[in-house]
Amino acid sequence: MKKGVTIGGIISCTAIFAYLLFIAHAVISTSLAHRIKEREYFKKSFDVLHKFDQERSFGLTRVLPKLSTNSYLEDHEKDLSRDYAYQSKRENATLLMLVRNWEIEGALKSMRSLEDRFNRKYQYDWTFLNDVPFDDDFIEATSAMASGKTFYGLVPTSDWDKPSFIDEEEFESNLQLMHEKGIIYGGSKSYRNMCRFNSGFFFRQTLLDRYQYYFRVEPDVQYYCDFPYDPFEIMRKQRKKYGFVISMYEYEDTIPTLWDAVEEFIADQPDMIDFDTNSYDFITDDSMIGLEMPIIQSNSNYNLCHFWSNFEIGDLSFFRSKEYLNFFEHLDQRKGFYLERWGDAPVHSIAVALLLRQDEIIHFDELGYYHIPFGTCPAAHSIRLRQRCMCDPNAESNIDVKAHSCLARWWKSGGGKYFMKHTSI
Ligand SMILES: Nc1nc2c(ncn2[C@@H]2O[C@H](COP(=O)(O)OP(=O)(O)OP(=O)(O)O)[C@@H](O)[C@H]2O)c(=O)[nH]1
Ligand SMILES: *[C@@H]1O[C@H](CO)[C@@H](O)[C@H](O)[C@H]1NC(C)=O
Ligand SMILES: [Mg+2]
Repeated sequence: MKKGVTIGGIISCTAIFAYLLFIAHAVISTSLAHRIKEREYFKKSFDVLHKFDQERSFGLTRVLPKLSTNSYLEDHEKDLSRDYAYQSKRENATLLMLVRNWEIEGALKSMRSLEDRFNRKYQYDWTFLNDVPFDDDFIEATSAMASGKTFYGLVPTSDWDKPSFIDEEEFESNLQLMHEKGIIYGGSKSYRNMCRFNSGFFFRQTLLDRYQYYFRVEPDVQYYCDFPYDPFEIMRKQRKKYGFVISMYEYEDTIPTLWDAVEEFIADQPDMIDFDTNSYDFITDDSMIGLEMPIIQSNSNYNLCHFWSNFEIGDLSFFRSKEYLNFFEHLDQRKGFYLERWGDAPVHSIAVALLLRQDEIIHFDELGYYHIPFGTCPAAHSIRLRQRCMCDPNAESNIDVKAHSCLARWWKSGGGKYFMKHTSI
């Protein structure tokens, strides 16, 4: 019995010893392996850290510094390529955005939407204009978002500021009045500069000299559908000079004397206007359309219909033409850009309606679009599926055939739906 205990004690002593030995070995070997691994990692990170040293210091003097990255993947493991499919078919055109530095977020949203729906295939240039210099953050982020080249222009003060022929006192008191009346942007000075710039000066900016067509883009807009074609190509092939997607009535309070000025222009320049081919009816007819009368009763012969200019695609040669320059100059002298609050939308619209042939204006009815508070969404179910549209044609914001839209008027009196032209509705 005693012996047994002793033997048992020896066995358990050996087991404990072996166990301790095992632990010691495990600890030593693990820490050794760990140390080897650590050395490997250290070497690797050292290599990575200094891999681009030479390139970087070389690059700094010649090109942009290499941006840092926190990616676990090497560049060759990612698909960073853009879709080059249609590049060679590009037209002579640029996307154009007048924008302020602080609108960067909205600018990027609009860019992302248009790149996704259209431009990534074509990679048209983007031209940005501003009345103050763009800051570095704006330039960096928008250049990265663009698939095409980007250009940044500073608008000269002579193209932006209130001209000296506007009387300061009259200007201030009119602003005050319009502000008190609750007229939208009625009290804003910069809004007036912007509207006059967009009416008479955007096409004179040197950055635009080398293009024939522009596509105006604003911050915070959305393109609901894939573009089924390159709108610039349509413009060239069909000899269009002005394209729109939304048309509606203007607030008359912003343009009380605009039509007077237009009638003077018509009387002064009768040879510039061809009533047989232009769209005069579209902007003057105020009869019933379907069940709708014009939603706003106008005090002049102008029915207040205009193309919404936050989306427009245009031929710059029209705006550079003697006819348009004359038209703008005439309006500018009437001072309404400052003493009232004439918008560039009615100004562009009246100009194209008077000076262009009706068949030079195009309604892009397949391009879904939204700018607060209105949108347009293709009515055909099949189009919405084929072009991956994300919009509801029955949504409250969809203006197409609502009473405050002028689209049905365009169908009747403009270049749109010819079958409606000779009917009484
Ligand atoms: N650089 C610059 N751009 C401006 C200025 N005011 C307006 N814009 C731009 O001109 C365009 C029209 O201005 P918005 O403020 O959008 O005017 P709006 O579309 O009539 O009105 P919202 O309903 O507010 O969008 C936009 O692209 C603006 O970014 C300005 O003072 N400086
Ligand atoms: C594009 O249009 C502009 C303005 O009309 C013109 O000066 C320029 O030569 C054109 N560029 C090309 C490549 O055709
Ligand atoms: Mg806007």
